[in-house]
Amino acid sequence: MSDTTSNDEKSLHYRTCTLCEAMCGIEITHSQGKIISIKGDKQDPFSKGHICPKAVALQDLYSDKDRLTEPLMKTDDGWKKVSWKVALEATAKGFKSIQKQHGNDAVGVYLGNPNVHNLESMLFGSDFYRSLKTKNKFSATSVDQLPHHLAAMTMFGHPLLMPIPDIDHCDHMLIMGANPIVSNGSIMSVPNVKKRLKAIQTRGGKIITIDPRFTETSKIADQHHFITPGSDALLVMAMIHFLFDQQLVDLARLADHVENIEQVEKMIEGFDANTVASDVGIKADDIRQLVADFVKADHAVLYARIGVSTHEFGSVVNWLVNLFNILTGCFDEAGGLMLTNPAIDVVGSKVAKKLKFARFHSRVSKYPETIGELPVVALAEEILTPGEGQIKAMFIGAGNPLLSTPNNSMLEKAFDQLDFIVSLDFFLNETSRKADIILPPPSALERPHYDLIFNHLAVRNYARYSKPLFERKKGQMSESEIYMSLREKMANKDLISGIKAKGYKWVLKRLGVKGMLEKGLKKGPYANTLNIKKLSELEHGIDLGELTPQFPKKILTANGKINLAPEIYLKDLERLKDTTHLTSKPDQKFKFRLIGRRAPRTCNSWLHNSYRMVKGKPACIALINDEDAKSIGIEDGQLIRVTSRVGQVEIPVETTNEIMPSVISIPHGWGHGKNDTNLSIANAHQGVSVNELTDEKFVDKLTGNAALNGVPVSIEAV
Ligand SMILES: Nc1nc2c(c(=O)[nH]1)N[C@H]1C(S)=C(S)[C@@H](COP(=O)(O)OP(=O)(O)OC[C@H]3O[C@@H](n4cnc5c(=O)[nH]c(N)nc54)[C@H](O)[C@@H]3O)O[C@H]1N2
Ligand SMILES: Nc1nc2c(c(=O)[nH]1)N[C@H]1C(S)=C(S)[C@@H](COP(=O)(O)OP(=O)(O)OC[C@H]3O[C@@H](n4cnc5c(=O)[nH]c(N)nc54)[C@H](O)[C@@H]3O)O[C@H]1N2
Ligand code: SF4
Ligand SMILES: [Mo]
Repeated sequence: MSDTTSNDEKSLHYRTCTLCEAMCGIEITHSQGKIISIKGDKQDPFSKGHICPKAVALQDLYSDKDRLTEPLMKTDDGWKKVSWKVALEATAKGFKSIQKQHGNDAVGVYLGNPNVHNLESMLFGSDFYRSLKTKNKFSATSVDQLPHHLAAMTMFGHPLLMPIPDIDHCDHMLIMGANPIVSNGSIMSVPNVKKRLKAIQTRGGKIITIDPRFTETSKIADQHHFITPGSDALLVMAMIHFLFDQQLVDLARLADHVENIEQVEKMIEGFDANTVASDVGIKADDIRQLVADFVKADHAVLYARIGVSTHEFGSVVNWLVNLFNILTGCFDEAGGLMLTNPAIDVVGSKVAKKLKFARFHSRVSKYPETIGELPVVALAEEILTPGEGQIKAMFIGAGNPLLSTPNNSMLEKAFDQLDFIVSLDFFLNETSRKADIILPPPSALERPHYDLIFNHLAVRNYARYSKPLFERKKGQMSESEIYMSLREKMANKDLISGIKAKGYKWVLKRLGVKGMLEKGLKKGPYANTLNIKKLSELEHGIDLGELTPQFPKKILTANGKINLAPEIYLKDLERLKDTTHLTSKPDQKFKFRLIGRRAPRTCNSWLHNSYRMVKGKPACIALINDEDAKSIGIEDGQLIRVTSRVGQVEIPVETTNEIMPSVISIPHGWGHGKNDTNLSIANAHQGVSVNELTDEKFVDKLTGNAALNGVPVSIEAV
């Protein structure tokens, strides 16, 4: 691989960290195939030397003895190493024979989060998945940001037109259901978020958090409000109500580019601050003050993330959040919610007429499709329910759904019933150990990188290409080769649209990763100054400037207008009006509401085999309010039993006044060892999986996106 930096002496390698959305530049000192240190890349114009404690995990992942480098096949005598040829042929043969017998939909797919951080699977994975011709495609999207895509698609015309807070220019940031100080930002790629948040305050601005927990971000904020889990839609409705009531609506420059404002004015009836206050748990005066302060600021932005996209009204909230920013003139303006202009624009400029919501539905519970996939809460029932279209086999690419999606036990039962499972993963984890074949891709340091998606979501326009640091082990296939080879074996037709099959190796050689990037750059907005050769030479990346207004150019709806009130949301408001089932009115059995939490050294389910990421105080701890603890008779540090409709876990508790009464917070991604994986360190730090408690029936009814927050549970001392 000529692209690789020399392995011989102590040398420096610069690349992007791929462990979260922040895209920090890192400097790796290495010698003879070993990493000596990982530091922030001070010359990176975007991250300027910032890294978080996780960056060093890249070293641990690379040198992890448990990391698989050769394909495994399950036999009666346990796992057996096999050649790539044997593994890939068996994979294709397995899927083909199941599809021949039971139809195309009998093969299901789950794509996990790391796919988005992996250039090769972004470029070459989709052709393989398409070749399976199955409706049963699932991904982490529906336990994460699906409501954001739906709002982008229905309001602006494309699911990837998700607006980003212009954090560097705002002087008022209202944050709902996000904890960027720990998560390092999401749908907001923002290296060194702490510094950027503090800069808001230095400019004389304010940060306000709205969260059932007084989070690490709340601690640096100027103001914090507890909110009843799951009630954010009511809050934003009341905020919009106040805008109309006080004639504060100001569409500014966008006035001629929006439609259906009359519907908005009509729909807010009955959702005033006085009416919603008790359900939301925020005083009516405080709700009104939130709006008054917002409109008073020169550059304000309302930013909401996973704490609200993964709840019962996740879709409605994401729409309302966009709407609130638009109605206050804080959309597509400096310091507001903005669209990016990345070097490789995967959205393009074509009106996305074909993109419709709910083109088909899931077989059992009739969940709608969104952008070609079904919500993952439907996966278990689609495997367990007999009939035509029942899933008999699964392909898992970079995911651990047995830990990361609702009702783990039900999904495990379902997986145990499958005829054939293939996992593309370099660890034998809770999900991949169920597989018949494991195809291990190279580690992050053995492949090239460019952030196709996160550059769309970044707070500055920026581009960086990373070369592979290490050569792959002899014989190890790249993720491009794995996908292309599988694609070829599944159906020997076009490999990539427009290129006739001459074998996948020919295609990769001719075009390959760099060729694909070059094509993208040529079509992009900086084509005059940037090509792949230049980008590869800029080893610290290149700053392409601050976010700039993109409307009306980027509205891709059929009539060129922003739809302020898409029909699907208006219909869903009936559900919102019916507050009897709202989480603020818990039933007698399940008096608590479960919410999620992230810790600085975790990355969903898969960094726990790095000792540095798990050492010290255990992270898999429940948090409950001091008063609740007192009234149930629970002491700090004690083991508690948490029960939901679908499951039960026992977990140590920390009592605190930093969480709202009647709320319990448990982090996700833990629960290793339960299935006896080979993850030696993770098994010793197993914790429990919160998704034993989350409920596959507790969803955002509009999309089927999982409601991971606000889950009704009960608590007792063990
Ligand atoms: N209760 C609750 N559940 C949650 C969440 C929550 O907040 N609360 N968060 C949800 C969210 S936002 C997400 S994104 C999901 C994440 O959940 P998943 O989509 O299941 O992803 P991970 O847990 O990150 O598992 C990633 C797997 O990919 C493998 N992997 C890592 N890099 C690569 C690679 O480059 N190639 C391949 N082939 N494999 C790789 C790892 O070894 C690991 O096994 O979890 C969701 N689950
Ligand atoms: N360290 C670390 N960083 C990560 C990850 C990780 O696992 N570990 N995962 C990455 C991934 S895949 C993602 S998607 C991002 C997510 O990034 P964030 O969206 O910042 O995720 P969280 O830190 O879970 O913050 C969600 C917040 O929502 C709050 N919340 C829960 N329910 C409600 C509610 O009903 N209303 C309101 N207003 N708030 C609520 C929770 O208390 C929590 O503070 O993080 C990424 N970064
Ligand atoms: S913030 Fe994210 S991108 Fe930056 S070093 Fe940490 S894990 Fe890597
Ligand atoms: Mo995520």
